[in-house]
Order: sequence, then C-alpha cells, then structure tokens
Amino acid sequence: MKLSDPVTISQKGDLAIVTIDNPPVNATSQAVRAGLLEAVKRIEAMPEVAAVVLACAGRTFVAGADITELGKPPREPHLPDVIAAIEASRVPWVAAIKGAALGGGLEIALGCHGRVAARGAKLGLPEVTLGIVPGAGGTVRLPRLIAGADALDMITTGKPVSAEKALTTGLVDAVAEDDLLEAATARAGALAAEGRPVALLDRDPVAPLADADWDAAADRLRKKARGQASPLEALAALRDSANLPAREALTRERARFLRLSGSEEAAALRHVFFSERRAGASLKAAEAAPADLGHVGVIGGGTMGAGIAAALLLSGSRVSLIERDEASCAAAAGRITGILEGSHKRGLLDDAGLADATARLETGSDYAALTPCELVIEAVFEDMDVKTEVFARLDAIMAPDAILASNTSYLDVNALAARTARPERVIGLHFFSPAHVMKLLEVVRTDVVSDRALATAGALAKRLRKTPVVAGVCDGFIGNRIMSAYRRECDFMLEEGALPWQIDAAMRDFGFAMGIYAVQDMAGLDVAWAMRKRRAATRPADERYSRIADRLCEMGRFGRKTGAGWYSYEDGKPVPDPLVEGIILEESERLGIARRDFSEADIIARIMSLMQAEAQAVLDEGIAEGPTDIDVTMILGYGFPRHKGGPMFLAGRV
Ligand code: T1G
Repeated sequence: MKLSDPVTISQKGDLAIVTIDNPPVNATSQAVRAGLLEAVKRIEAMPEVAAVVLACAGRTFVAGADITELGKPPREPHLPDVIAAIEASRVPWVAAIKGAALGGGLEIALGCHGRVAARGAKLGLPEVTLGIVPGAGGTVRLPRLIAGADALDMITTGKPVSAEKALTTGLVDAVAEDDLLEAATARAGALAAEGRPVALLDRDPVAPLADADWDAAADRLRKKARGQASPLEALAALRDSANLPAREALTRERARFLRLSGSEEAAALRHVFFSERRAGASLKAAEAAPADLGHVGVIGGGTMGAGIAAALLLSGSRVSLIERDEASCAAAAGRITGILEGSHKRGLLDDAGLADATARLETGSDYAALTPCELVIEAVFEDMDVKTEVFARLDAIMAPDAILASNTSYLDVNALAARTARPERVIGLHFFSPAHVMKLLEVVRTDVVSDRALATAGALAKRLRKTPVVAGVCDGFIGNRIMSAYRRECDFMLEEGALPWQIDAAMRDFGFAMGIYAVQDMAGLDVAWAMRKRRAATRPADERYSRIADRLCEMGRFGRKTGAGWYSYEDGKPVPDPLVEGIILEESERLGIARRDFSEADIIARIMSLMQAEAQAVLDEGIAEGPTDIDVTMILGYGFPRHKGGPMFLAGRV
C-alpha cells in the first residue's frame, strides 16, 4: 500500500512493515513525514496488526531532516508530531537501522518502542555540526533511554556511535548478526507479546548529570567550540531535559531549534556541508576511466611521502615506495609503520587490519618496482630539477597512460609537465600535512591535463576520503597563495604596532585553530624564506616588503624544529620572545613608522580584507572553480573556522 511517494506499508501475518524510500539517504522530507503520519493512522485502523517494523530502502536508515529544508519555514506535518504519533501507537514499532540513523532519523527511532541495528551501522545526533540542536525530541528522549553522560557526549559533539557501542549504552536493543529485517521482526514480536513498553517521554532520565557536571561540561565545551554557539545551546537543551517535565522540555527544545535554524552560524554550516560535497565537481565530470588505484607508487618517504603512503595503505591499496637507499627505505618504513600503529591504537584499525596494511607496503630503490602502477605520486625535495629528474625516470619505465602526480606545494606544474614525454598525464596532488589526516587535497590541473588524470585525482580523493579542490597553476595555487597574502599583511601590522602573539590571539578568538605565527613556527619558516629569496630578483622595487621574517631566518630561527622562531619554546609551549619584539621595534624605527595600538577587531578586519581580496583574484583568474571551493580550501586546509562559513561566505559572495 503506497501512502505517499516515499512511504509504503506491507504486511506479513500480524506484522506491518513500513518502508521509507527517499533516495539518496531517506531524509525526512515533507512527503516522508506525511507518509509516515498516514501510516500510523492506517495501522491504528488495522486490528490484525500486532506490531510494526520501520525499515528503509537503499543503503541507509533515515539520515536526518532534509537539510535543504532547514532555515525555511517548516511545513506540516512537523517531525515532532509524526514521532509523537508513532510513540502513541497502540502497537509497538521497531526501527530497523542500517547505514546511518542520524538527527531526525535517530529521533524517529527514539519514538519507536524498540531499535535493532545492523553491524556497521552508526547512530548520532549531529545537529550541532549544522549550527542547530536536535529539534524533534532528541535531547528529551535520549537521556531517558541512555545515561546522561553518554547522551551529553553524543548531543554536544554531534559524533555518531557504532551499533556495538549503541548496544552497550542501551540505545539499541540488539545488533543483527546477519538479516536485519529478521532480527527487527523478532524484536517486534517479542514486544507485541510483552505488551508495548512505556514511551520514553513517560520515563525519568536514566542517570541525569549532577549540577557540577553541567558546569564542567560547559567549560569544556566553551574551550573547544572556539566561538561556535550550538554546542553550548545543546548543553542548555539537555539541562532543560534533566530539570523540566518531559513535555515542557520538548516545547523548549523545539523553540531553541527553530531559533537556531535561522541563525547565521547555521546558514554558514549548511553552506559548508553542501560546499564540501560540491567541491571538485569537474573531477567527477571528467569523462575517462581513472587509473587503477589498487597498487600505487610513491617516490620519497619523508614526512609527506610517508603520510601519503599511509593514507593509501589505510584505503586498502598496495604501495611501492621508492627511496634513495636502504637506510632511507628503512626510515620511511618506520614512519609509515608508526602512522599505522597510531591508527591501530585509536581503534581505526584492528589487529588483522594493521597486519594487512603493513603487508601491502614494499619499499626499495629500484624504479622498476613501479612499472605495474598506473599512478605514481612523487613527494621528493621541493625543487624543480629534482622533480624533473624523477619524472624523466618514470617516463622511461611507466606505461604510456600511467599518471604522474607531483605533491608540490607551489612549483609550476605546467613547467614540470612540459619537461616530460607526455605532459597530459601529469597532475598536481597537493596533500596537506599530516597527509593521512588532513581532508583537503588540492588537485592542480595543467593547461594540457587529460580527463584520465583528472578522473584519477577524483577517484583517489574519494578512495582516501578526502575533499578535492581543483586549482589552476599559479604561485601557491589556492590556499598557500591566499595565506601568503594575509601573512604579508600581518607582518606589515607588526611593523605598524602589533605583536605576533597579539595577532595570533585575535585569530584564535575569531575561531582559527591557531594563529598565523604559531602555524609558521609549526610548519617551519625556512620553506617560505627560500621562496622569498628565489623571488627577490623579480620583486618590484616599489613593493612593500617586511624584513622581520628574514631576520629571524638569518638567525636560524626556523620555528619549533630549531627550538625558536616567532616564539621561543619552554617545555614545548610557545612563549612570547623579547628578542623578537626587539627586532620588530628596530624595524619600525628603521622604516620610520610610528607604532600604534591594534584592537582585535582591527587585526581581523585587516586579515579578512586581504584574504577576501586575494580570494577574489584567485576566482577572477580562474585558479579556483568557484567561491565555495575557496571556502572549503580555507576551512579544511588552513583552520578557517567552519562555523563562519569561509571567507567568501562571510563576504556575501556565495
Ligand atoms: N539532507 C539533504 N541531503 C543530504 C542529507 C540530508 N540530511 N544527507 C546527505 N545528503 C545528500 C548529500 O548532499 C549528497 O548529495 C548525498 O546525499 C550523499 O551524501 C530534526 C533538524 C548520511 C553519513 O547531518 O552525514 O535531522 O552530493 O555524499 O558520504 O533534529 O550524508 O549526491 O547531490 O554525504 O555516504 C541531520 C548529514 C540533519 C546527516 C552519508 N543529519 N549527512 O554519507 O554520502 S538535521 C545529518 C551525512 C536534523 C532533526 C534535525 C552523510 C551520510 P549529492 P554524502 P555519504
């Protein structure tokens, strides 16, 4: 029986099966909500039905409200009303959860009287990642099913839990060994026999948090949120749920959800959600079969090469890593094993997975090992001649359509390609350190790049679960070019009166994970210094240039790796350094600049205007494919606060 396009009822004896079929993720669109409400009404009038299983077609249970509807006036029937109808049903409903039950999807499951999950399913309330809070009873029903601390963690972080973890906390009644529908049917039958359990709304919170825990949680959240409001709002909703009658808490939760849905923060986070999925669109559009990624070559086993190799191994690929000699191979293998063991320690790899990934790594110094590979990524020293020599050796042994990728962070990939026998198969794959962690992948396209190379880059990003952004060839591509622009402006502010630690504090208060000077100390000042020296000859004489960074480098202060840079370091902690302040004051004097005070607002306004101006230039020159790609780049690669949407979103250019 079809109730609406996405909802149908079928029967098996005294069991009704309500199925939602709303591709791609069974989001609770208006039609799904209307169909579900109709299903409840129909089943109330079917006396032969003793229990219901709520199932979904496709690969996942309900992944939440339809995010495209958020921020607009909600249309009836509202999700809380649908869930209330299920909860009040005369027969027990059991949710059969596979793939993901997220947000409104988990809230529907909480309105059911039982829950069974398939192995590998995940369950969560990710609303805070969208700048809102659960709006259909999640903050009220969840603490009445599982302990307050577990509910608090799920709701304030937005992180989903596995089916196995959900079983231990009581979020699900069972995890299906094989057939999910069978297990859910069995659960429904049991509940029909026992009698429908008391609705969650009519229960007390399982183990509410003590007052002190709320304050401690608020302190912890405030530190981590870096100015984002929704985690603290979620905590407030949970506190209502612990201290108020359930139905009153429900009303307050809904009001809070509606208020936040219209916030700038929610609009920014929705923008980022869809921008990440839109990023690298031209790679998906490339009409060519990508290279086989089952066996990939990596040249260079330093920090970047090892990180890239580890990411490939974690994705299931075989890796042939080439280094100069045996000692370098051993060092590279050690780095890679260290990363894999780290993943194992964090539970991302089980024992068998660790052994399997390690076994898929081979290292050596003979390029012939790469002959079967259809993709080779070089991560050797950042020098055009060194990379040219590597590509020449690859040209000689690789198959004609094999793809040669360079991990360069700023060299001219057009020039590099032109030095090979087949330039159309050369592409830039700019990974960010640590390469096995950072989600951003800048794909640098040359003027002659083939569709096969583009399609391969897209397939690689998907396999490594990275977000690809396509960049044209220019100095620094998208991210480094924009960062260089606002880094230069920060140095000018130093000459005019600001100090590094003041600028970093302003950036952290704005929501950046780290300030620009702490970032430089982390990455090392020497790479940018080498670039500045290379460009000195062509720098226009009238272009303003700050010498502060050069003076630090001339003293060998390259940052953390030399024990001092913009900061000095005590027990690994950055400490403002009077020596650096002295150099800055000397430079102001040498330039005849009368130093002035800078407010945090001044600093941020200056940084934003330079970032947005350079971003616009990157867009106008066709280096980036769209403003959303620039936002994704700055958020995923440079610590721009996600809840602000990105420089282009902030500038109203999206
Ligand atoms: N609404 C609309 N579209 C969605 C969507 C959603 N909730 N989730 C995914 N999509 C689209 C996505 O844009 C992409 O589209 C396609 O589906 C595949 O997604 C009342 C109000 C479920 C884990 O936050 O986490 O419920 O690019 O590429 O990697 O309290 O999608 O193909 O055109 O991500 O397999 C809460 C968000 C909403 C879950 C699947 N729910 N989604 O990952 O595929 S707020 C969420 C995800 C809420 C209630 C509140 C993931 C996924 P296109 P994908 P995936």
